[in-house]
Amino acid sequence: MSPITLTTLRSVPPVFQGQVRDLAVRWALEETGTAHQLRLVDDAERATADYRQHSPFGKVPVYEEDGLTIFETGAIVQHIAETRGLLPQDHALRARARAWMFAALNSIDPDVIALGDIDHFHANSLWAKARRPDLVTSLSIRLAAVSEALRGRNFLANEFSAADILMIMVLRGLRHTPLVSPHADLARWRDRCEARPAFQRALAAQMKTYQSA
Ligand SMILES: N[C@@H](CCC(=O)N[C@@H](CS)C(=O)NCC(=O)O)C(=O)O
Repeated sequence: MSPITLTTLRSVPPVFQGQVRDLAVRWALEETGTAHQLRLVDDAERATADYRQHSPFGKVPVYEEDGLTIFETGAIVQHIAETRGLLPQDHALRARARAWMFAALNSIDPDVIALGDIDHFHANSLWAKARRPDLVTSLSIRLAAVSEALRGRNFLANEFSAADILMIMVLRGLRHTPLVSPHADLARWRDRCEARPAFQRALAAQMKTYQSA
């Protein structure tokens, strides 16, 4: 059996270190005690036809395991969750975890990405200044809903699962804003998740990759 290989970026600007999406995969692997090796790619390699056979948009992460190659963080984390036990056994809770996995990627991530794009790349553009307030309002309404869903629960599907991994990964895109902190249940859940030893190991490993690049 060949070792699991996780492909990620060779270098990343400091502001994005700690939120590159390989973090979610590293975290899922750490939670399940799964060893892996890293493969680092630069822009030139991501543009090649060979790379795009495995990652059609030329992005990271890419995950390889026993002849299986998976792109898209959500699909990778779901694969690890299903094969290595990061979803609840209970039928209803398992469905709830899946719903929150999709919610993280479909209902929260698009606005987080849009806000990050404005703040990191277009902060001084007129269109960005006009767009930002509505984006913040719509994100805050979504974050309040996630916080409400966490009331009385330790994790999104009661027990820790892949849903927490994906939602935390998405919300790390808001680290440069104060948007999460006003939501008490959400902020407490975030701190609970990020205090997990497996998260801390995954984060340290990602920072080590980029800080030694
Ligand atoms: N939806 C994709 C997004 C992948 C993505 O945007 N990855 C970023 C790193 S977090 C990337 O490859 N950036 C390099 C670039 O766009 O040039 C996923 O979740 O895997």
